[in-house]
Amino acid sequence: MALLSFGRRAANTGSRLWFPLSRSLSCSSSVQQSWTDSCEQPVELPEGPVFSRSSIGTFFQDKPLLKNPFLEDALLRSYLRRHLPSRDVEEDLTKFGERIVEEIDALGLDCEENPPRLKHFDAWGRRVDRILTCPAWARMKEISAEEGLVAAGYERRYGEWSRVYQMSKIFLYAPSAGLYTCPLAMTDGAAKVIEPLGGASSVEEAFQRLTSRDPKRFWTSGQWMTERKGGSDVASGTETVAWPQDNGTYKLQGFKWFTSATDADMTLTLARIPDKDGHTKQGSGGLSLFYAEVRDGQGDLNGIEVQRLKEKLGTRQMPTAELLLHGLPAHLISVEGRGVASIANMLTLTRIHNTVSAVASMRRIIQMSREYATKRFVFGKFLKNHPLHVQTMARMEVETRAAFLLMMKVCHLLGREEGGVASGMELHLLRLLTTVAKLYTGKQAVAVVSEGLECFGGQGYIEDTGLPRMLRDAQVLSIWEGTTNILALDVLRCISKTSGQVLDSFFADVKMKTLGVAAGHALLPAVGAVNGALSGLGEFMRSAVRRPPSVMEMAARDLAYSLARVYMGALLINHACWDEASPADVYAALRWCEQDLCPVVTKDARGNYDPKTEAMDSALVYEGSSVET
Ligand code: UCC
Repeated sequence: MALLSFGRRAANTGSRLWFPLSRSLSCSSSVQQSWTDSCEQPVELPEGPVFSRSSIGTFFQDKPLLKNPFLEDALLRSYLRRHLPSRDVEEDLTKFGERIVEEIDALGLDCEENPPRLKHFDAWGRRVDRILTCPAWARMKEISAEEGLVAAGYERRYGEWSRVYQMSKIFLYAPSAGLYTCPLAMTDGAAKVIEPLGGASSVEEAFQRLTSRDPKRFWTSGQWMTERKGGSDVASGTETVAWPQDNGTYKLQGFKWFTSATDADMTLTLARIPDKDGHTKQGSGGLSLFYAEVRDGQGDLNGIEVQRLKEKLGTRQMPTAELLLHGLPAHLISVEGRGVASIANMLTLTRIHNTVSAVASMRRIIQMSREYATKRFVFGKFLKNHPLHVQTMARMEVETRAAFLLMMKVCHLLGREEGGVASGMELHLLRLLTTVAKLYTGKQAVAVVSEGLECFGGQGYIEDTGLPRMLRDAQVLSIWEGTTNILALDVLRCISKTSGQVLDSFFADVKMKTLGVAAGHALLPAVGAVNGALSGLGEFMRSAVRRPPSVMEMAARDLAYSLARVYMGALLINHACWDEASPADVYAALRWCEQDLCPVVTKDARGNYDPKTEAMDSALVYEGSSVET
């Protein structure tokens, strides 16, 4: 038996000796030799690595590496090869992917580690309300301008595919961006609202700045909609009043309860214009849309007090504030009383961005999980060789592919609308699918990212791996910009507003997408599933007209999910029919279409929307509660 000093394994001996920990801690390293002499006799340890305060064993798990997210994304690349085969685009995205690995990802981490702070007072007691953000956040703004992350959508260099190009960049950027995608979403939305107002308007300069590639000129915008009475029920919840001024502008008085990326340069917001007696009209018809610059020429807030910054589950990288408006100068940019309809374009854009961020988070967690699976050796083999583990990742991949194709479809429709080439049917699809995509991918992102964390075992729960942040940030995607139920009701709204035309377009497009599958093709089971779901959906909608109105409200979420799953199925089939599709494309379509594509029909058959169900649901939820229902 050989003696070890300080519990280290004796060189070249292979001997394995150790001392009781309490004793080893009580001995000073400056007396190494005497320690071994004076301490108790070491105990003998079994073969294997040796541990002490100076040696923690020899095994360290290699961490998963972020590789160029563009080069690693087979579906994004094949989608672009099919629809936007441009060498410039490919080169730009490859270069941007490199920049994400080399520079942006670390900045994103910096933003997480250095969240914004609010400085209410200066050293002399003056109220300053300064929102202090870290240098990495400022750098994200410069990068966003340099890369044209908003500008690309308005330069329209690739015609109807310009939005696909722009959103491909946002898609790569989002998981590394430290939530800078949030101000970009609102900036894009504001530009979309302002663009049609034209060059003569008071906001032309703002449009130029929002869409600039020059970091010195580039502005971001906020979107201040939420007040204390309601983030969803904007029509009843908005109390802010816009007082007319002699020069034709307004001053806003009110309280905005939830303003994201509050360090923005400008904002769009809703307020009520009082009549000559000082009374305001309530409801949606009393709301108008305003443009306001957040700071004055000296950089001080313009009639705004920052009440406090929000403490959030995620999105901590970004300042979210409660704002008291006490005389914020503003310009009316909608017809009076048409505020909600006018801000709808902004909602369309932010909801599309939300979808892009959701799909991006799924893609990123899969990229990291599959990379890790090549490095993590357990139970005698790498994770990538454990069929059950790979099956789990394959299921995540199917979700992500379906979500990706829906996201790209909406981006393309937006590009066609902006290029003036969209048909009536496509405009209907854009209206319907924007909502459907946002609500469905928001939920998918939480599920897929959560599953993804599990792929790392306990490490997925460890903060400084950077992984838990992804789940926290995914959770917001189903909440802001319209919760799942609010958006499900929006699906009903657009069906009813268009007298069902959005659904006619949906049915026609799904049928068209599945037409090209020849007899005997491997995809036929998927086509059968989509067609079966489509006819069930048609039946349900026809029967719904004859049933009480409450049926549709109860069915709204399941209906929206059905629309999403059927459409995603059709898109997967369509992509898998392409000449250059891979076997994995076919497999993904088949797997997707195995699930219940039309839950609204299944649930209806089980009586989920029967009139008595509402009372039963309530009795179930409140059983044992002291609250009277
Ligand atoms: O602001 C927030 C956080 C900001 C952070 C953003 C970051 C995004 C980042 C993503 C990536 C990282 S959160 C605040 C979010 N709040 C909402 O999203 C509001 C949710 N509530 C709704 O969506 C409601 O459905 C409302 C507010 C739109 C409902 O309002 P009304 O007034 O009750 O609705 P009406 O009366 O039905 O609609 C008024 C008009 C109608 O047009 P007309 O009068 O011509 O028939 C509607 O058709 O607005 C039209 N409209 C729409 N048009 C309503 N919704 C839409 C729509 N989605 N698209 C087109």
